[in-house]
Amino acid sequence: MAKYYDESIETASRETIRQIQSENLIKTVKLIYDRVPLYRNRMDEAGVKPEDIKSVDDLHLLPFTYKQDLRDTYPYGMFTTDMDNVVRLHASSGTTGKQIVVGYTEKDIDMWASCVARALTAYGATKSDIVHVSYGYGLFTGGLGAHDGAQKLGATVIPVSTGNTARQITILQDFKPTVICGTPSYALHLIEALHEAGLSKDDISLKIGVFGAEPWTDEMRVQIEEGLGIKAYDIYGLTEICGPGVSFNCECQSGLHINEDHFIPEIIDPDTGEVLPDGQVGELVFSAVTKEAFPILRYRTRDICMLSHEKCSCGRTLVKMAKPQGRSDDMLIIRGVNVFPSQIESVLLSFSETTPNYMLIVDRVNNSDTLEIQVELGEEMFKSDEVKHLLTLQSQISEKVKSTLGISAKITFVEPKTLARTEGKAKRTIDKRKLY
Ligand code: DLL
Repeated sequence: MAKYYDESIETASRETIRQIQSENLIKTVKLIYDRVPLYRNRMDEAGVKPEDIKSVDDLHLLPFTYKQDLRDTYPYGMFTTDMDNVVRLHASSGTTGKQIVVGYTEKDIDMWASCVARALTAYGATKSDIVHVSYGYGLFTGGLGAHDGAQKLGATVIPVSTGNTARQITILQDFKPTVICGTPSYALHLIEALHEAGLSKDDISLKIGVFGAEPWTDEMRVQIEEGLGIKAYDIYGLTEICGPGVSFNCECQSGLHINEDHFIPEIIDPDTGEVLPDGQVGELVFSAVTKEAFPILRYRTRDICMLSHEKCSCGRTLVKMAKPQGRSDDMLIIRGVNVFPSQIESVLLSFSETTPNYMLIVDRVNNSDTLEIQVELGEEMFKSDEVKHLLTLQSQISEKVKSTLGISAKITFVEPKTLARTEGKAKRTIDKRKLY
């Protein structure tokens, strides 16, 4: 079984990678300066000319690009090729504002598919696998991105998309897929639905899970692996760069290797814009330097993360990013403390009596922030009428939240299956403070 999809790149020396990055960066800066007024104006304002960029070391000279820039140039103002060459559009609305639109040439789609094929190979998938894609198909990049990657690998793709969980279970039983792609929260929903149908992991043939599009913790990974009888791997990406396949787990399941021949990463201090060294947490910034229709330079992802160039035992030399903790725009500031939903998820999942289904409700009462954590109890715990045990559990969770995050929270237990389930990205917070 092939260990790498693109061995010469995935195990290349640092000098080789830097050389490839430099060549592509120089070409892309010229292209963008010539074709996109927004970049030209911004580079002129910063006093940077394309010829100042001589290697990847000069990347920091370039101005940043923001999501707002994509909105301001909506829909095609940042494309670098004529629409005649664009064969596909994707878009993302995000939580606020106008949607952003990105375009791909045929070559761009092929590059993206190879990035996903590299990921699938790292997870141990081959052309003999049957891949059940339950990411949404449409303007969202998850469905078609996973689809094209699996097809590029030569695997059999089942383009299921989201929804109709009962039908998805029938497909899992009858078509016998060995790989499933979807959001981690949907995987949990599938596990519940399997149990409700009187089925278990032994009634399906899955071996590998490809999960991403939202933050998920290692604790959640363990639950998914047990519930579906698989190895669960992380895949990361964003619409503005290419969709899934920007980075991927390897067999070590810790950290994600970035396809850095295409996407050059940096970690910056989000306040000062200063580039931070390996191991420091900051905002992830990407430059996509091999795309024809929609290259992008120094794009501020808002994802909070860190990088590591340490040697990986899988043999890949591609730089690794840590599992993103969340987005700076999802970060809650509760009484001055920065909290990511994923940190609370880790605490909740360290207790066997609760489930990974939770909702954080933040409010402001008498000028002070309050946090309520609603969490579903497991069936067994719910059926037990031992009030004492429930009260003890409540105070244990609350103490652990306090000791790990430094904030107090009200813990509310809710009945199993009462919090809303999503087929796409999970919604974990209600911030009532924003309504004032
Ligand atoms: O979510 C692309 C994607 C589809 C990735 C399927 C993986 C699998 P957007 O809708 O533009 O694109 O959202 C991008 O989602 O900036 C992160 O905040 C978050 N995200 C994506 N993958 C992960 C992950 C797709 N593995 C935004 N872990 C990104 C944590 C993730 N967060």
